[in-house]
Amino acid sequence: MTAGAVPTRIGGTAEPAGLSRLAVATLDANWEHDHTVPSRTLYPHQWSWDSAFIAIGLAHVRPGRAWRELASLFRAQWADGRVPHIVFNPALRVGAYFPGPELWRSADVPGAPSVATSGLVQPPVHALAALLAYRRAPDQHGLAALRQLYPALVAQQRYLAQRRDVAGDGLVCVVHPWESGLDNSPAWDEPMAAVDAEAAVMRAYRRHDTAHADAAHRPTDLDYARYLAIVAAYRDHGYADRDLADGHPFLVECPLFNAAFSSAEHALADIAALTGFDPGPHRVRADRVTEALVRRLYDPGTGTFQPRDLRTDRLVGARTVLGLAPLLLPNLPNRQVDALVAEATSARFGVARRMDRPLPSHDRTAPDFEPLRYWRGPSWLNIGWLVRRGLTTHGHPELAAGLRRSMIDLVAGAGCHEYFHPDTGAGLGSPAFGWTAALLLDLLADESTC
Ligand code: 9WN
Repeated sequence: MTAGAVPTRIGGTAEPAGLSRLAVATLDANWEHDHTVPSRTLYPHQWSWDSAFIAIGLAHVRPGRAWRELASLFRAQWADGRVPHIVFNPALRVGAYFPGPELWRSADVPGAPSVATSGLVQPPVHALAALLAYRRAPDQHGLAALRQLYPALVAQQRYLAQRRDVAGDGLVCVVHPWESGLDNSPAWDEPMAAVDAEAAVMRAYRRHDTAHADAAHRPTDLDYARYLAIVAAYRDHGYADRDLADGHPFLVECPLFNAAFSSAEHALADIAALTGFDPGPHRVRADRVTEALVRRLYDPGTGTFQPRDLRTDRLVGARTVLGLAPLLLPNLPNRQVDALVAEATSARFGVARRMDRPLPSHDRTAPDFEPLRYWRGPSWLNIGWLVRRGLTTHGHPELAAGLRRSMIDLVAGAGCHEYFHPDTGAGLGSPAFGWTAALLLDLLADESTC
């Protein structure tokens, strides 16, 4: 089956073998010498958290590639430990993606790798991915790969803990919405409104994304003008993290990013135990981050987690799917677990044993819910996968099963799209998207896998 094709439906549900063939064909088509591109058209380079999700799926069918995927990403790790959010493929023409290497200028920074990269990071889901890749294919090669990755994963965490704890509260601060992975989420509207930029500056550039996807489904020109202004501020500061609090235009503590950060310590503890290192310090750090997450980002008034804008020291008002991410943490206190299950099953997000609509990326009852625009409403498989994992972790197998079914149905109905209409399930964005294919394989493999 070719990537992009939709498998034949049998009795209302596509046959699992057909879906699995579609997912493998998509991953094979997106494989590029040592990594998988998220999309051949929209995102033709390597992206950080995409590679982590993709490795989890590859482990089921191409375990050797799963390890190569992670190894190639970590070869681009900077000397300070940051894992860049984009690793550029030097073989591609200038303009294959905007903003390309000419905007980031990583070569000018001491400690950057020889390959061109961005200077931002993305949610650190890689330790979890490495652990799960090993569990999905537990052989000697995997164990050796895990042992080799361990120090790099530790350095990634150290960078975040030491350089990005801008408020000194034990949480990581993201310095750009791209770092959250949910670029134009309504969660960023308040902090972004303070970033000084004019949509008109985009006349000087050629956006690559709107040549491949409907502009009405993508961030706006004003969003992009602000994205570029924040990149320029960070780059002109040498991508140094000192003194960020003194003037960097975007400083936010994100619940999903910090849930991933704590979850990485849990995963590192398990990896350490498997590979002969000491798991103890990782468990201590996981407890510390989860405690800080609850103290700083949980809002007892709304019963969910919300980002904190460090420039105002206030929680942002929007209730987005980011708030559900801490469910991922096995050490989340019961009070917050119960509150998040209530939030997930409310009319805002609609998680149920039998879901009539997929999990949206934003509160579907909010006035600024936009069913077509990227992270402002559409349904994404990586977020559903994380929430499902959290529901399984906290003893809600029936809700987890309902969410799993709805995700499989999305791909059965529309193919391996990047995101999906949150009411109709229609496919949106790239039609052959890496993490959709990979996480589908993981969901198909085992109904109870955690
Ligand atoms: C900017 C690659 C990436 C994902 C992000 C998603 C999108 C890039 C873009 O694509 O972001 O990094 O050009 O819009 O928001 O989560 O990693 O798939």
